Amino acid sequence: MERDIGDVFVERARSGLFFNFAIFMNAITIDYRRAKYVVSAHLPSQLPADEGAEIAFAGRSNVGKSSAINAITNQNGLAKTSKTPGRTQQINFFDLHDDFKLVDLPGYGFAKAPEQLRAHWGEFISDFMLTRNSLRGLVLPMDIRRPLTELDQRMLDLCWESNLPVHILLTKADKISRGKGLEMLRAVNNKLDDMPQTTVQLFSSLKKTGVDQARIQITALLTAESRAF
Ligand SMILES: Nc1nc2c(ncn2[C@@H]2O[C@H](COP(=O)(O)OP(=O)(O)OP(=O)(O)O)[C@@H](O)[C@H]2O)c(=O)[nH]1
Ligand SMILES: [Mg+2]
Repeated sequence: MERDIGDVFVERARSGLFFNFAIFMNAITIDYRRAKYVVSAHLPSQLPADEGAEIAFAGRSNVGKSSAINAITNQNGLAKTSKTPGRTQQINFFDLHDDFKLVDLPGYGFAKAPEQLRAHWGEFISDFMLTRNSLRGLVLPMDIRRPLTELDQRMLDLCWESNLPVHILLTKADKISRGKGLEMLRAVNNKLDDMPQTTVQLFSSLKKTGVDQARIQITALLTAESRAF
């Protein structure tokens, strides 16, 4: 039987094994379809209490972060999406049950954003990543046609420096052929060879491919040990 593109999931040996073991030990299942919007923050003072466990979706503007949240929660319109880059202008929090949260971050690399706004978000997001206790990991969607840009690389460096696991979604996989998608998956995986706690998979919000794999990985991150600063 031919495998669907969404079934192809590369787990990087150490972290992948650890995550799956963690799920097995905890036997926690999270119903992502029950996600609810809670609050948005434009300033650090508006952030919800730093409790429970959170996974944040970060990445270049327009790569499909908000669409990925909608696909994973099976709720069109939960996170606001747009054809125009720069749609998400706040940090948006979505509650799952049992004190688990998903966090939608504004995108980076949007050239037309005013300098002052870019500086504000640059600082807010990096502070959030470096200091947020409940943050267990990052989902980093990248357009499969342009993965690992310089800004993505900087984001990865920040994660590795601050001991945050990262799960990369190669989004918009429907835009290229299955063969090319697999080639790109292999190429990205090879580039991340020495990087600990980093996994990567193919994803398409449009075709809903890779949704189950993304949920498994996010559950593993949410239920893992709290981060060591
Ligand atoms: N073909 C295709 N288009 C997608 C996919 N995911 C997102 N898009 C489209 O890409 C555009 C941007 O999607 P968003 O989810 O708003 O992207 P974002 O990363 O949240 O953008 P910002 O909030 O501006 O940073 C929209 O027009 C989506 O419909 C996908 O898997 N396939
Ligand atoms: Mg968005």
